[in-house]
Amino acid sequence: MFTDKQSFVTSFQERFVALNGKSFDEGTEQEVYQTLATMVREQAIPKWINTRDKHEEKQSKQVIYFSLEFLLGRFLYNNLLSMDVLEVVQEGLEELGFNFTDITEYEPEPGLGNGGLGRLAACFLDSLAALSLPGHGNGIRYRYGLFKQKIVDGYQVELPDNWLRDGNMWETRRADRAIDVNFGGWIEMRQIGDRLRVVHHPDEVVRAVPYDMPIIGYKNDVVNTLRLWNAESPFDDEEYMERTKGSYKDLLKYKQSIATISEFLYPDDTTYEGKVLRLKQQYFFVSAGVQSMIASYLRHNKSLKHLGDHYAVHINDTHPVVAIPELMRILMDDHGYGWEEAWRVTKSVMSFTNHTLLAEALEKWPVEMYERLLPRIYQIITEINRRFCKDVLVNYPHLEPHMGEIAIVSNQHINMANLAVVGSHSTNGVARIHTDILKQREMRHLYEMFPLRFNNKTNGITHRRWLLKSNPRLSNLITDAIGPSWIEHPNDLEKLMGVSKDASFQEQVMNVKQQNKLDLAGYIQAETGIAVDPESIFDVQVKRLHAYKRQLMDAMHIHALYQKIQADPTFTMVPRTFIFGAKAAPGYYYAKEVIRYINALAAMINNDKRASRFIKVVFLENYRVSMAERIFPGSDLSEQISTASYEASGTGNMKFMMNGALTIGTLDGANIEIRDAVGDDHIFIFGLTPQEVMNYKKFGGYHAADIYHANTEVRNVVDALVNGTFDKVGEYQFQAIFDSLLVYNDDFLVLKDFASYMQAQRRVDEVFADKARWAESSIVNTAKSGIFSSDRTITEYANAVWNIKPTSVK
Ligand code: GL9
Repeated sequence: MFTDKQSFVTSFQERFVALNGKSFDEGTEQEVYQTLATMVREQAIPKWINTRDKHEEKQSKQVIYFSLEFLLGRFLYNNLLSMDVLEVVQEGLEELGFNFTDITEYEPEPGLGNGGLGRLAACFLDSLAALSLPGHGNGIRYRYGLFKQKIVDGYQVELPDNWLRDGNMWETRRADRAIDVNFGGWIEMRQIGDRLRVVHHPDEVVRAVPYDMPIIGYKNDVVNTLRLWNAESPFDDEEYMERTKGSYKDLLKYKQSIATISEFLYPDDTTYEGKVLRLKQQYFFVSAGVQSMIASYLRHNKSLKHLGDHYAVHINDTHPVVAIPELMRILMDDHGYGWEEAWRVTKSVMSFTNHTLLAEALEKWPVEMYERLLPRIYQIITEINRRFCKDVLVNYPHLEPHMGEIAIVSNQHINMANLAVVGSHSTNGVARIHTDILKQREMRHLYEMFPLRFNNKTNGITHRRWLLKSNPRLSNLITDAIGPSWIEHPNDLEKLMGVSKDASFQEQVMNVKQQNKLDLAGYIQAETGIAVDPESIFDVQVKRLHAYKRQLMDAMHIHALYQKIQADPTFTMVPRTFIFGAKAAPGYYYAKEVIRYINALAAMINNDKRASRFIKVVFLENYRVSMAERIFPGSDLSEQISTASYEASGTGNMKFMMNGALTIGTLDGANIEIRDAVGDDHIFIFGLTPQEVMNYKKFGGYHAADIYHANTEVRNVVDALVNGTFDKVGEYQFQAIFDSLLVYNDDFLVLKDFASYMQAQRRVDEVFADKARWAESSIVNTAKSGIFSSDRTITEYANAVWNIKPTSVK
């Protein structure tokens, strides 16, 4: 145990020798990191055990958050902060001659998620622990996380993310808690005594071995668990060869085929991937998670009747929906419950969040795949469907014409979202507008049948990582101004409203921003070699690359400005640095072309002597959590410009706001709630409303070509995509982007919103030139960001969905 600098230094030296077999002055920085992380984990273990004991002792209800993605980012800094030993360690390492920040860079980053959905899961784990709530994660220990992105000649290139190469210092393998998961085979009904029992003869058994990571609560001694499952063979190697009479080579092939299940994260952003392997991944971690939950419950209880009073399972998007029939299976086949009772228990345990309205992302699995891979689960789904359809015909006969839309099985596919709503007690959307659209459009018939199940839980972000940790300058300034209570009660940030008009506070806030911008400029220089002007507006769009997020519109704005600079030798503007970070799904051609377009603009503009006095364009490769932590604090302007009604919520928007950036955005997702919080004077809203967009989609009436012909600014930018403009920077033209606008009529209404976007950008220029006004808006944004802490979101889930209570472990 270390509590002060001296005890840390002493035990660090001892532990270093014990772990590395040499004295620490021969140590590399990586070994220093590994030793330190090991010490922190060891120090957390008594609290981890204690938390488990206390939850058991007090019989606290627990939630398990089932998610195919956890985009965790690094732990070291946050864990030290939570355990209240950050300063001790920083000073101790310094005394030993190491730089703490350099050491933290050796932590491999668990990037086990694609974007917002996976990062939300990570923020939720952080808030659960901080709020002393009994809540854990359940997921997959992918051998490879989301691909590493390189930009080569403007093109995205994907490389494997071998994050486990040097080991994961935080995890503990729990072979004693391994669980077998069955695939394929056939189902037999067998008379056993006086009961007809279901017997599954699988043709593949996979052993799920849990690796547990501690999730350390902020200064409250709580340590919850993230359990990630690794796929392994259930057989002893020799036993397997004996049994199969196969060769050594066959054995290796078999072991490889099993390991594939936890091999890699699907790098798909929102589009549904109909792969058998993906279905295997889903059932693998869900079955292991449900079985393990039941096993721990039965260690202290006899009957499963009241499971719902002790456990909640949260289903993060449709990926883990198979938890519903899996729990039914276990209750009926393994524990002899009848259908009605099993159904009641299952619904009471399960709750579900929908994260997107994009049709291509709402999972529909071919019946044939389920039948073959999960024969018993398929039978249960069929029965759920039969009873559901009967309910519709008897009690909601007017919905019969919509049966294909609401049934769980139709057109030879299993509709996972429908199964989730029918088999759980709660379905929520992730921002007000998103939930409203779910109720009124996407799921209106199911809403009519189960109105009380639908509710909204607007997303949130952990202010501990996204402000306290990543922006120490602003954090300290806030604490100086209003005291430290905001750290435990983020709504107290509102106290900043009292100083938002205070000239001296405004100046201090702007000084902090300026220093953060200098840091970011240094980082950009180091990463890309591009020198940017720290006095310019740092205009940032960082998120997955997707047509609906409209990075294209941002790029077209840049190109329009460049054309003005070229056309008019007297033109001047408020200088801007346009910063992008975005990964495209490897198979998403259009998205990759937009990346190439942004990089082509960068090459053209950054090398133009006059233009680059006004504009610089930066594409930061391999956008990830640790990079995001560097970007938000140094940003002035947050680009949240999705086509209204398409972005379910967004969470980056909240991170920018909290760090004092102003938003330019559409009335979409949580932008609407940000606008409501800060007021129209402190945000730049533009473009079509969600209703207007939905009307165009439903009734037609939008003709992109009309805008192209009417608006010269638009036409000049669009023409440049294909008229040889980019030849001089060695790029081919951008025919696919051109066609998306004019041949396929601009699905995401880029041209429609372009003029309004340009106008909003000129308002940005005006306000930025007025330092006091910008400063006030920046302060108001931070002041009003408390409601977007995931502590607020998690409190709402805890009270209204999971019914779990804070449990003190002291
Ligand atoms: C998403 C939505 O698109 C976001 O708007 C939302 O903020 C997050 C979290 O609720 O969920 N749904 C979704 O499939 N993704 C989201 O980001 N995609 C990825 O995470 C890749």
